[in-house]
Amino acid sequence: MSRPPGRKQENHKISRELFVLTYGALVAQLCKDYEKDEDVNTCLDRMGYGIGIRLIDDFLARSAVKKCRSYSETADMIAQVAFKMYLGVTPSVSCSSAAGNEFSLILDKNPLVDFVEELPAERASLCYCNLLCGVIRGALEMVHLAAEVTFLQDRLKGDAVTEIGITFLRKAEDRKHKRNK
Ligand code: MYR
Repeated sequence: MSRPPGRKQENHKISRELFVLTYGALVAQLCKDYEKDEDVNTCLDRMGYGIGIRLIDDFLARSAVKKCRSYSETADMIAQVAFKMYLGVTPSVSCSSAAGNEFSLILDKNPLVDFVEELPAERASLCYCNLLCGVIRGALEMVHLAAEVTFLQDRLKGDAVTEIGITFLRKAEDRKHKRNK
């Protein structure tokens, strides 16, 4: 029996909505568990790291991408391939350091906050999407790239855009020969 056209897309939308709502429930629970926003942020980052170190295998297998030759290529790949694949959005990328190791991913649209209006006043330091930072950090570590990943701006906090900063911590040459694909 053939499926009506559009059914697959509809199912996809439902599972994305379910994921976003589940993420909201996770953050809400952590806010109940931890008084300090910083502790919630750390917990989300750690959970994301655990996801990232596993997600990388799925990402490399499904995307079949080649090893990147520069930090700039890696940042573009995260934005154009990984974000598109897992979140359905493509952040714009800009390099923000003369040394070429600091990048910003600017998200015009952040599906993780689709059902969030604003942060409660008492949760002003919460990085609601901090899980993403951990995911990126964990995934990068698995391809031998140490990085610091943090939210630099957040629309939920009244900033004009949402911006994730990625700082690669080692020289690009350090990882040569580690992954040859
Ligand atoms: C390489 O040079 O070996 C390939 C580098 C691939 C890095 C991909 C990192 C994926 C990050 C996943 C983020 C998902 C966010 C929703």
